[in-house]
Amino acid sequence: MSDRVAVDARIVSALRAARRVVILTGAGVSAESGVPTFRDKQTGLWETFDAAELATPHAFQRDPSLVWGWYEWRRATVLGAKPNSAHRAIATMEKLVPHFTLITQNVDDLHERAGSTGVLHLHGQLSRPYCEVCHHSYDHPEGIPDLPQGGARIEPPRCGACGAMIRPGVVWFGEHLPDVAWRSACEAAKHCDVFFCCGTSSVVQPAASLTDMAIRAGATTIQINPNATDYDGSVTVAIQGPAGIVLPRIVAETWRSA
Ligand code: BV8
Ligand code: ZN
Repeated sequence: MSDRVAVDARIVSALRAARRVVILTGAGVSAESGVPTFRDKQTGLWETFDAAELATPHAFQRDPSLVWGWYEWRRATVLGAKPNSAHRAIATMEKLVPHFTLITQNVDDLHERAGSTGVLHLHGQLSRPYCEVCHHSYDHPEGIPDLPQGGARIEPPRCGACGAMIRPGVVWFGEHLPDVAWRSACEAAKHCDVFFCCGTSSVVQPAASLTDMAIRAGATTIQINPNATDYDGSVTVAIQGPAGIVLPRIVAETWRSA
């Protein structure tokens, strides 16, 4: 998408008139920071595994050190990464609209590191491990975990209170989303003027259904994704391009005097 292409006027006028703006992000927003998406082929020790297979309670029961090792490898990748221009544009937009809600499926903290506040993490956060039995929450040791190239099996640490295994602070397939975050996300999607779904394949439920809620609410809905999804034909505007290019341009064009 060459940078001379003007931003669709419907987006600029809708954003300038908007009181309530919502953005739903997925792994594609962190792709330009070098964080693999769920679509990307796994590498190293996890080459033979599908991400959705590893992100289940069953996988953790079956092979805890494989799954804990995978999450430590992902955490090391995220700690070594930096927010990109998409994360920064979203943090800027938050300051320019009256009511802004950022909903993410990502378990990384790149939105927060770019300056976003009140981020609704529908699928949890790598930085919030907790005991799988007594739910006592823990912090990871400081620094980037020193892992062998390609990752390794790592025994999950044990809970100091009850001795059970500590698990990653994420929502696995088959597990319910955090209630407060999910309710707030639904409220925001049902009462917004402009809704972006950005960097998501819009496959995983119930997160993907937020776009349906915004469409039903009559919001201006905008998809940003270099590839097609099931929503191409149902959103107001589907922009086929990388978020790191498209979002800064939308902010610049809409609030150029800002
Ligand atoms: C649940 C945390 C209630 C862990 C994740 C209804 C129908 C069918 C199935 C279901 C249904 N309801 C529930 C289900 C089951 C399941 C589900 O949705 N399955 C799918 C596979 C069909 N949902 C659940 O299990 C949910 N829980 O429903 O609980 C319940 C309970 C008991 C019994 C029944 C019901 C929990 C789902 C959450 C799972 N945890 N993550 C971890 O991270 O390890 S999901 C995880 O995968 C991510 O968080 C994210 O949600 C998803 C990956 O999607 P994306 O983020 O979109 O990433 P993806 O790689 O797919 O795509 C990247 C996109 O970016 C691409 O489109 C690409 O083109 C684009 N892109 C690339 N580069 C760029 C870019 N875009 C912009 N710029 C770029 N530069
Ligand atoms: Zn415990």
